[in-house]
Amino acid sequence: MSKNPFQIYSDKPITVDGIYSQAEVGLANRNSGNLLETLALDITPTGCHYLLNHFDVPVLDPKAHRLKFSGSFEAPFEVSMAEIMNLPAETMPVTMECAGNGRAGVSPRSHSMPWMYEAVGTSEWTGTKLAPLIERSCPKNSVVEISFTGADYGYDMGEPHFFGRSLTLAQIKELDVLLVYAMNGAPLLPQHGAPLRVIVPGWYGMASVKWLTNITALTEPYDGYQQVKTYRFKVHKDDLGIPIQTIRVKSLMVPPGVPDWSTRKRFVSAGAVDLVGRAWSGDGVPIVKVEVEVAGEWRKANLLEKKHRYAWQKWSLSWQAEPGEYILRCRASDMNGNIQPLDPPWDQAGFANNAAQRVHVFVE
Ligand SMILES: Nc1nc2c(c(=O)[nH]1)N[C@H]1C(S)=C(S)[C@@H](COP(=O)(O)O)O[C@H]1N2
Ligand SMILES: [Mo]
Repeated sequence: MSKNPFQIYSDKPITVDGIYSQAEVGLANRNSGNLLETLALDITPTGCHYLLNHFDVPVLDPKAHRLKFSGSFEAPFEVSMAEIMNLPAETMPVTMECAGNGRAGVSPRSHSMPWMYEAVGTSEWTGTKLAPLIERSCPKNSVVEISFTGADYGYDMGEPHFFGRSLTLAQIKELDVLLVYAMNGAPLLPQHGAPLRVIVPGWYGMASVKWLTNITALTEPYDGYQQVKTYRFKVHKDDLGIPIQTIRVKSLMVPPGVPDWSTRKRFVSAGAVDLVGRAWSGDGVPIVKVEVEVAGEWRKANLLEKKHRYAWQKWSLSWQAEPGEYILRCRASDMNGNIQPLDPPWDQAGFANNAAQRVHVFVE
């Protein structure tokens, strides 16, 4: 690898006039992304799991923490962390993806996290099933939704609120919702919701409320900011929009070879190259096919069977790389016949962009 193929690329000027957008840099520095090289692993190392925190991380004392079940329950109650940890425990590997993942190319852009591909990861979450606790508190007949409130409070578009989301009773039953206190065998870290969070498997991450303090039975649909004002597919920013729920079919590859620092283009030595990655879809629907495009030809990758309902599947492809310049792409298909598009399916805010990943590679 003596030559520098990246030199011919002028898309990174030596200097750029003007300062960085302070608001965007501030957001990006608070919310780290996964490193795509960890897509080689079944479980994302905890420190590499992406972060999406709207406000500040509340620093909560697990010994004093209480979860309150209130609102229209026949039998409202409160539990301590010790009581929750004494309930039947379950560990579930779940792939979580931010609904904003892939937003970075949307134009014009709305102010939010400029994710490219990295807001996704898989962790082993340990906790207890939510459904039995809801049964125990016995929602009144008039209940239509259950809301989940976090301890984090702040302002968005001038509206002060605690981060909160809701689910219907039917969704709680269907979705294997967990109340989680451990991640990859260790207590939840503060930034991932310690001491207690929700995990809604198969849905985009916004439903998995962190720093959970309150579970409330509601007789009217929940109107919290994060439920009705955002996380909706909209054509114009003032539309009511359609709620974003299940994850769209997607695949990513570990970028092969070595990178150029600024452009992230890749340099690969000619010969056998093992391309590997992961593929997943919403609601635990299995992936049935992954294809990789090399020089205009879509080749079928080896795909491992689903091991855990809500966790991604590994794929790989051996590529005999010949000298040249390539845009590699990968795309997955799920069992329901959904296939990744080649072009981003943009809505107004760039949500749920599952277009095939593109990796620019030079082979020498
Ligand atoms: N209380 C609270 N819960 C939250 C959020 C938040 O800002 N506050 N962000 C949500 C979003 S948008 C995502 S994608 C996931 C991210 O979880 P992670 O940071 O543990 O990866 O948490 C969700 N739960
Ligand atoms: Mo998110």
